[in-house]
Amino acid sequence: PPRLNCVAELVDAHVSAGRGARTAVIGEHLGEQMRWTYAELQQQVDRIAHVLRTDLGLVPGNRVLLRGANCPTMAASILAVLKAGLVAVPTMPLLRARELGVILDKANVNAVLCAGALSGELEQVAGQAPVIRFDMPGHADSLEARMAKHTQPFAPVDTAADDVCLISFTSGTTGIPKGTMHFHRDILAICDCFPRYTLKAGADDIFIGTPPLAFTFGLGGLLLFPLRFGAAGVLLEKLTPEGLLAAIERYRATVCFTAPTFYRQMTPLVPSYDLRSLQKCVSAGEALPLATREAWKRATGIAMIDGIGATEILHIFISASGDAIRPGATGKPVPGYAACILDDDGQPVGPGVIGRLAVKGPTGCRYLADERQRNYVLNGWNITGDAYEMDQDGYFYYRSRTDDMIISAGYNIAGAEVEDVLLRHPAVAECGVVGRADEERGQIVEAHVVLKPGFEASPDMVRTLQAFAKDNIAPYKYPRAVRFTDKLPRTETGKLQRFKLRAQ
Ligand code: 3UK
Repeated sequence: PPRLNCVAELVDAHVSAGRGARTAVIGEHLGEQMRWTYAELQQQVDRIAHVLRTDLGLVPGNRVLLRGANCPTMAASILAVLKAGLVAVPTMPLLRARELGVILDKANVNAVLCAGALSGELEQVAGQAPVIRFDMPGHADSLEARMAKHTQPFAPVDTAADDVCLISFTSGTTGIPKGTMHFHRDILAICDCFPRYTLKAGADDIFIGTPPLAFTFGLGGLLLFPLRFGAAGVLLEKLTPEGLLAAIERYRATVCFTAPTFYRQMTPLVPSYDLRSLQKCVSAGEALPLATREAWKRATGIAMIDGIGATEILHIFISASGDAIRPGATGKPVPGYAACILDDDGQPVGPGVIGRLAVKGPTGCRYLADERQRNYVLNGWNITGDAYEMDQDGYFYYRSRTDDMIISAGYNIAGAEVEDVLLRHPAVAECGVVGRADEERGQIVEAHVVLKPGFEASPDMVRTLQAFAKDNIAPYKYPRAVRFTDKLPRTETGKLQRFKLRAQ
């Protein structure tokens, strides 16, 4: 089979081609800015790879769980695992011991690399797997202390293009993590689709954003894409909306990756920052409401690039940029991918009919669990679990998650459409719309609303929002129930957890 180690292409190739002095990753450590050139990144990666192979005695195919906030050492650790022919199992920083235990077990983890600050929860459940901690200054057994003993270059392990290199767990809007396996060639394939053709990234771009490296949205957008193009990625921990805006200004970032909620939170703050460097803003993880897109455009002048991606497919597979953006639509299949919409029997439907989104491309996953593979990958088409609709021109429109379609008195209602309208009301900061069981109608539309500061939850406000909805969409879609709350339940990746709203 063809041989390929993706890290040889993402890091070593730049150094060999004379680009070793260019900036690869930027981070902050103890309040200080840190920058690694491609040559420095290569050296860090090589040292960690030696620790994994020599100190820990791991052999190609072994699995290494990674846990840490976004930072250059976390990035180098992931790359080192891949370069050493091992399999990376990145985990979200907020996971607790019980969830980590499930992943350690499902993924058969052989060793762990973990930020010192996050190691407590892990050590409770790691069992036989050795835990090496990083970011532990002065600690004799830390990753850094071990790295110092290895000064030789590390030759990339001669892996096959279709050797597994990454097991990524979905954050799970349902709460149950699913493991998806990806190959060395997939890592390069995502870099050569969305960022090349839709984003049109180049060597002078500086990528920044919020998604954790443990989420493939962040892994691609903040690390793999910049490296593929010889550009730079900014990796920052625990970003607030103010923090991200300040960092865009400080690092003159050109490309931003984050979720719709985060763009909403940044919008009113934009005038206080110098964002002239910013050129492209990618939104993914959740449906992008038109109201959010328009407000961001007014605040920054930038037309957001919405893109749907999934852990299964590794990154974004439907999107549009520039003149091809059609408001309300996610876009068209990214070059390299095909998409279609299927009815419940698996037959393709035509324009204007809502059905199940199916995608095919260079990166469809192998699930860790065989029964998922049988049910969600049909003839090479991945069923994403989303209800979508296509128009005559081949644009794809998100409607809802397949399981979240609200059926009320015989009408199909997409919660996202009702949310989109409510978000246009000046009193509404955030909202989530779900179906609530109802004897008479089967389900009724129920809105969970977070009000902006200065607005009060009251029966009057309920009536105001209901009237506003009826004025702006077909009246049968209006929320018959409105509940006010301080905060909506979201995953670490910014996705609304509707199952939690329904359970309330
Ligand atoms: C939803 C969207 C509407 C959709 C992801 C970019 O989100 C990512 O991966 P996950 O596995 O979730 C996948 C599901 O999230 N979704 C994502 N983007 C959009 N819905 N519009 C969008 N733009 O339900 C999808 O099936 O957590 C996103 C890149 C890599 C990713 N892993």
